Amino acid sequence: MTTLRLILGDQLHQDISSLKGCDKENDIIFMCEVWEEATYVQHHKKKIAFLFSAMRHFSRELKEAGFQVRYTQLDDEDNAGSFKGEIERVVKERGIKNIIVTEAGEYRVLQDMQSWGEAFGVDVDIRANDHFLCTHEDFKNWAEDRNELRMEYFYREMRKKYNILLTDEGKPVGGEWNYDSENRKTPKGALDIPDTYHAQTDDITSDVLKLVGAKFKDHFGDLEPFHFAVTRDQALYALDKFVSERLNNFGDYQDAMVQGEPWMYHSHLSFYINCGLLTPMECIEKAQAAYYDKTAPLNAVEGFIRQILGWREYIRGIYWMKMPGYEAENFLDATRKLPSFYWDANTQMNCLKQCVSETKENAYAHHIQRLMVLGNFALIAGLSPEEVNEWFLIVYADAYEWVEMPNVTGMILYADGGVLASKPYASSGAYINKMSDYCKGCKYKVTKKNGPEACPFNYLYWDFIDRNEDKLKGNHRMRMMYSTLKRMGDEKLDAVRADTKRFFNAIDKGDVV
Ligand code: FAD
Ligand code: DLZ
Ligand code: SF4
Repeated sequence: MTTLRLILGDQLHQDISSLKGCDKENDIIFMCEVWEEATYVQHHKKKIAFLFSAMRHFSRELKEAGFQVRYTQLDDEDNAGSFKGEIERVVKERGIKNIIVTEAGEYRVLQDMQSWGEAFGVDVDIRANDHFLCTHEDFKNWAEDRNELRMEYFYREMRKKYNILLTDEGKPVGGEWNYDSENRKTPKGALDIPDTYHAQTDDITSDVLKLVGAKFKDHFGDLEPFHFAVTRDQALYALDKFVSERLNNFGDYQDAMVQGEPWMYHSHLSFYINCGLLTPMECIEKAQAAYYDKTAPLNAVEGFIRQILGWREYIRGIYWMKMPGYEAENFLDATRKLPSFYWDANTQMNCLKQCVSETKENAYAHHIQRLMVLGNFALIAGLSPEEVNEWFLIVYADAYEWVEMPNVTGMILYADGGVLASKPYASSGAYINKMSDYCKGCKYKVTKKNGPEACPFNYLYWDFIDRNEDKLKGNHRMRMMYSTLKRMGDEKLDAVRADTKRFFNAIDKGDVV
C-alpha cells in the first residue's frame, strides 16, 4: 500500500518525523509550492525565494537518497493552489489511503491537516515535530499551576533536561544561570565585524529568483542580492562560520545597534533553524563545544544557548498554549493603523528609517532592532496588534506565526496582558541613544523632551504611560514610572499630550514625520 508523506516548507530535514519508517520503494514523498501559502500574507520576496529554493534543493537531496519524490512547482499547470487542493489531487490520482505528516508549525495549517481525513476518506497520521526540544505536553505540565510564566525558570529546566552548560554536580557552569548583565556593551569606535555568509546562486536558485521576480512583484522587499544558504550543507557551513568568527563577540554586542551594520555579531541562523535545515540542538552543541574548547567566552555561549534553548522553545510553548485566540489579544486596546513608513522607510526618525530599510533589503533585522526600535515604537504609539503582527509576519525570512506572534503580541505589544513578559518593553529615545549611533544622524534631538525638534520616542513614551495608567499602574515593575508621572506636573504632561497629538495629526495628514 502506498503512503503519502507530506513535507512542508519548514520541515526540510531528512530526520523529520514524517519520514521515519519510510518505505522507499512504495511511499511517495510529496512537496508543493502553493499560491495560498505564498500569499495568505504578502511575504517578503526574499522569504518566498529562500523557501522555494530550499524546498527544491531538499527534494533533489531526497531523490539522491533514493526516495520517490513528487514535487509541485508554483507554475505547474495543474497546481491546485493550496495544500488541501494538492493533497486531494494526489490522493485521487494515486488512490492513496494513508497520509503521514509532521504537525504544522502554525495553528492555521494544523487545522487544515486535521480536516483531510474526513474530507478525502483517508487515514492521516499527524506526528509530533521532534526537532523542537520541548513537547506541547511538557510545556503544559511546566506552565500548569504557575501564577506567572517566566522564561528564566523554563530555561533552567531545559538546561537540566538536556545537560547543557552544567557541572558534574548539576550546577550551572561558572556559577550563574544567566550572564545577560555582561551582554550590554555599547560599541565604542569601529567594530571589526566579519563578513556574513554568502551562498553562490546555482541554477535552482536562479530559476526561483526569476519565478518570484515575475509572480510576486507587488510583495514587499528586495529580491536581490540573494545569498541565503539553501541546502543543509550550506547552512552547516554558515553555522560553523558563526561559531568560529562571531560567537566570541555575540554576547558583548548582543544589544548594540550600529548604522550600516545590519548583521552585527548575531548568528543569522533563524532562517535555517526555522525551516529545518539546521536543528536547534546541533547549534546549541556547537556553541557549547566552543566554550569547552576555549574559543568563545561563557557570556557569549550562554547568551546564544539561552536564545535557542530558552527563548525559542518558551515562545513556541506560549503559542500553542494560547492558540486559538492569541491572535485577537489586545490588552491595551491599541487601535492605531500602521504608519506607511513601516513599508517605505520614509521617516525622519533615523532609527526607524535604518531598521525598516535594512528589513526591506535583507528580510532580516537583529533582535534588538525588532524589539527596541520597530517594536518599541509600535507599543508606545499604540499600533493595532493585528496590523503589527501582519507586518512582522510578512517582512522577515524567519517569520512563521508560532514564533512571530508571541514575540509581537506578548513581547513587544504587551497585548496578552503579561502572559509572556512581566512588563511592557517601553522606552524613550535614551535607550536607543545608549545602545546605538542612530541619534547622531537624526533630525530630531534625543535630549529634547518636548517641541517639534524633540525625539518622538520621548513624548510618545510618557503619553503611553499616561494613556495606559488604569491598566498598568498595578504592575509592581511599573511603579517607578508611575511615581515619576505623578511628579511630572500638569504643565509637562500637557506638553507631552500636545506633542503626541501634533505627531499623530501629522501622520494622519500624510506628512513625513
Ligand atoms: P541570534 O541573535 O543569533 O539568536 C540565536 C537564535 O536564537 C536565533 O536564530 C533564534 O533561533 C533564537 N532566538 C533568539 N531570540 C528569540 C526569540 N525572541 N524568539 C524565538 N527565537 C529566538 N524570530 C524568528 O525566528 N522568527 C520571527 O518571526 C521573529 N519575530 C520577532 C518579532 C519581534 C517583534 C521580536 C522582538 C523578535 C522576533 N524574533 C523572531 C526573535 C529574534 O529577533 C530572531 O530570532 C533573531 O533576530 C534572528 O536572528 P539571528 O538568527 O541572528 O538571532
Ligand atoms: C512560508 C511558506 C511559503 C511562502 N510557501 C510555502 C509553500 O508553497 N509550500 C510549503 O510547503 N510551505 C510554504 N511555506 C511554509 C509554510 O507556510 C509553513 O510550512 C507552514 O506555515 C507551517 O505551518
Ligand atoms: Fe530615533 Fe529619537 Fe534617536 Fe532620532 S533621536 S534616532 S527618533 S531615538
